[in-house]
Formats: sequence, structure tokens, C-alpha cells
Amino acid sequence: MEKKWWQSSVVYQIYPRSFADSNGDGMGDIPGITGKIEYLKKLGVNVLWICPIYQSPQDDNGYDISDYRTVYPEFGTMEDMKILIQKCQDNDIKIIMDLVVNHTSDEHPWFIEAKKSLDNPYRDYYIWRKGEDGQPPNDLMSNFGGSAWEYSPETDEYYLHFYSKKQPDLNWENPKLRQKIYDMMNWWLDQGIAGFRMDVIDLIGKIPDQKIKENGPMLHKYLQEMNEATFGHRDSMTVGECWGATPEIGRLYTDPARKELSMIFQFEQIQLDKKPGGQRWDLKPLYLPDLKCVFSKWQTELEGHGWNSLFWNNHDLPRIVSRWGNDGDYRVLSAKMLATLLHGMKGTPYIYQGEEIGMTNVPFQTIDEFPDIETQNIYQERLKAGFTEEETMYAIRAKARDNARTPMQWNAEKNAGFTEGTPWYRVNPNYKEINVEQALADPESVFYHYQKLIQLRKEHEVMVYGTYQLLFPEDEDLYIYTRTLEEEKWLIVCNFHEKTRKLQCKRAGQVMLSNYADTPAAEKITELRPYEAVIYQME
Ligand code: TEU
Ligand code: CA
Repeated sequence: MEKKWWQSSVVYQIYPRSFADSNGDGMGDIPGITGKIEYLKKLGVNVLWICPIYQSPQDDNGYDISDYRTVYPEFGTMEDMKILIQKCQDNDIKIIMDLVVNHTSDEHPWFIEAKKSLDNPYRDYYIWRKGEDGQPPNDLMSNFGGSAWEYSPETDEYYLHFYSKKQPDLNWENPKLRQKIYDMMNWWLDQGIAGFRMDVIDLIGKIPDQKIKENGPMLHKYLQEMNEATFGHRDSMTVGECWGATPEIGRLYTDPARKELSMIFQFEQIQLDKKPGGQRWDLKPLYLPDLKCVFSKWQTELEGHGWNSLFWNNHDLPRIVSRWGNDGDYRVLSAKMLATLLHGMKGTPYIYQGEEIGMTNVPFQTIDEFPDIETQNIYQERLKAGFTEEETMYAIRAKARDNARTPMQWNAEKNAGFTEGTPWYRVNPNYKEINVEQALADPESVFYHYQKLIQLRKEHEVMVYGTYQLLFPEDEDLYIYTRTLEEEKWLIVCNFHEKTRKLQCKRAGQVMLSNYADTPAAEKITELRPYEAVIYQME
């Protein structure tokens, strides 16, 4: 495969409303991001993925867009965006924007028109069906709970929404709509951005009458058309969000010969702590061999046929150190172990804001402390389904998206240095110990471990292009694998748990990185301490 700049890149995801507030109104904003470029440069990332900053009623924090070409005023202006793009260019940092085109806001002019009458020219931009005896057309469900159909009295029909009823689904079967989207994408590319992260892109081929949501028959045709009409002619990077992808499907998206996307986010590993057949709220403990199985499958099956993205976290997921690490006594060690495990693999790593300082889940207790629309809906649904308040809140505390959305912790001062005003969402009370200023002052911090991992990737091609091989697949505590590029062979060993573990590993080598200060260079490894993670260059 031809080498691409985004294969050796490391991406940093920014959730603008919670990143940095420049004007004291309590909301993070674009100038806030611009003010932190030096920090990001120091970390070493070279791509930013910026979550939606477009005009929006903010029913789903900007994933409900009412104008794709205008910036939401609380986030700033198009001028601010230009300044950010320029500053990033000056620092060799590229920007990819969130592309939300499965749905718009119900306040988008297209929808305002479409709902007016059956023969409105925009009617067919959305998906409308007649009801059946006063009921929705079928039992398709919204991902935020409840029916996916909302009644629209103006025309006595229902429209489809796979998310909130303020997020009507677009009708991708309409070629005019598709062209409008491609024009908008080109307009953004012309502003100097490097590509897109594509929100729930696997839904655009939906066939609601057959209850097909993900992976509809036209999905890849649309993506090939989009590629040809927009980013395909530029040296861009694209990543599709694909909850329902298997490696076979992953190859369809990312095999370069097919001219679709650079890579996708797949979520198989993310779902390993939910009960089979259950929802993400039906929790079960993670069994490490399952994680190895999923990661290894993707590593192996995309080898030579596509490209992986690597991530633990995003704005929809709980904090990894609280989830599969240990956010108590072993917070720093386990955050570094998780980082090593992920960044050692083949693919493009993504870091979600705050992950690089080991930010944790929130300790909040009651439902009103979890404002997200999904959490609020699910709370009601779970109670209705017969779960107790306690069970429901237990699941919400473990999994709610709110965990990822508290303000970034910059220092130990008021509001963690995020805002001079009142933050839109409470700061995690642990900000006095966990913050950027503390991390930068401590050479042993999680931050510097991420910095070193990024540096290793820049200096050693084996970290980018080496093939992956899993060792000891059945071991329940240790995750061990190699990366090989021609003569170069690296060994990555991670103790996933709190106990010291004996092992017989006959060859090790020179230590390239460890989360313990005193890990010796070794001919062989006999023991791993709690959460120990080491990268060896084998002789
Ligand atoms: O999320 C896709 C998605 O499927 C979510 O329902 C996800 O499963 C859930 O949030 C996990 O709790 C994308 C965005 O990342 C998310 O923020 C948006 O709310 C959603 O699309 C709608 O645009
Ligand atoms: Ca602000």
C-alpha cells in the first residue's frame, strides 16, 4: 500500500464546548482552541478533529445542524475559524471537521420547507411515511430511545429520525440533496481543512421500509460518489463512524482501491463490557482475552487491505482509565498502560481531550447532574422497562456520555482554568490533582508518556508500518504482541491488572518506553508488576 501522511499521524479530538473558554461565558469556543495550539504542539499531535461548531439549536450539542456554513455564535465566527486554521497551518497541524450528514436539525431551512407541504421542493430531502391507524409506519426505534418516527401535523405524515426528533434523517436517495452536501464539503475543504470525521456514516444507505438502518445496499456507492465529488481529488484524510462494522465491512470502506475513506472507527472492542444482546447499559466485566481477540482480528484482517483507527475514548464514551484501568491508586500507571497498549498497535491513534492527563469519569450521583439528551432519555426508558433507580443510575454513572464532557482541566484554579465565568457543565471535582499544569510540571505524568509514544511513532517506522502479531492469546491478565518491519522487531508487553504476574518470555531486549522508571533492559522477562507496560526493541 502506498504510504499516506495520515498513517503516521496522531489525532487529537476536541469537544469545543468543553475545551477552553476565551471570553468567560462558560462555553468553550474557537479562540479557546487557538489559544491552546502550543500545548497541543508540545504533546506532539499533528491532526485535530473538531466536533461540530456549526449553527445549531444544540439539542444534541451541535450534532443537530441548522446551517453547515455558519459557526454557532457561542463558539465564535468564521473569522475565528480562519484564524484557527491559519495557526494550525503555521504549526504543521491539520484539521478535520465533523461531518454530520445523516441528519440535520429540524430548524435547518431544508426541513422547515420540507414539512410545509407534500409538494414542497424540499419534501424529498427527508423521509416521510403515512401512519397506520394513527400509529407510526413501523416499529423502528431511535438510538436515543422511543420510536424513530415523529408525527408532523402539517401534512399528516411521519418523518424518520434515528436520533432525537429534532434530528430528522436526510434522504440520501435524492441526488439533489447529495449534490448539496458535496458542495458544502468542497466549500469546507476550500477553507483549508484536511478532511472529515463522518458522523454515523453507516446509516446513510438506510431503507426504513425494510427496517435496514446500518450498511444499506447503496452505502458504498454513495461514499464512492462522495469521494469522487469531493475529497478524492485532494490529499485528505477521512474517518467514518461505523458502529456496525466488522472487519469485512471495514475493508469495503478502507481498501484504497475502492476509493472510499481513509479509515473508520469501529466499535467492537467498545462493546465488550455489555451483556450479549443487551444495550450498552447492560453491563458485564471486560474479559481480557475477548479484547485481544477483537483487536487482533482487526489488526490482522485489515493488514494490506485497509487501515485501522485506534481509540479508547471519544465524546460519547466514558473515560478509559475509569472503565478498564484503575482511577484510584493506579490511575497514572494504568492510564499509561492503556496508552501503550493502544499506541503500540498498527493504525492511526486518536486521543480524546483530557485522556492525555488521565481524566476520569464524574463522581456525580443524581440524574439531574447528567444533562445529556441521550442520558436523560435512557433514564426514563430504563425506569419504564422496570429497572430500579439504583440499577439505572449505576449504569449511567459507568457509561453516560456526560463522563467525557466535563470541562478540560487546565489548572488547579477556579473552574480548573476552563472559564472565568460559570461553566456550562460542572468541572470534575478532582481537578485540583488532575490538571494540565500539574501534568506539565511532573516528568512522570501521563502527559509525558503520551508525548513519548507520539515521539516513538515519529522516529520509528516499525510503530507505524510494522505488522502485528499477538502472543499468549488466552492469558487473562497480560496483553503481549509484536510489531515487525523487515529486520526490526518490537515487543509490547502490558499487564492489564493490578496483580504482579509471573511469565516466561524468553526474549525481550532494549527498553524503548516503560511506565515504571526502573524497568531493566532484559534478555528475558519473568515478571510484570501491576499495570506495567513496556515496549522493547528486540535484538
Ligand atoms: O454518535 C453515534 C451513535 O450511534 C450514538 O448513538 C452512540 O451510539 C451513543 O451516543 C453512545 O452513547 C454520533 C455522535 O458521535 C453523537 O455524539 C451524536 O449524538 C450522534 O451521532 C447523532 O449525531
Ligand atoms: Ca466562550
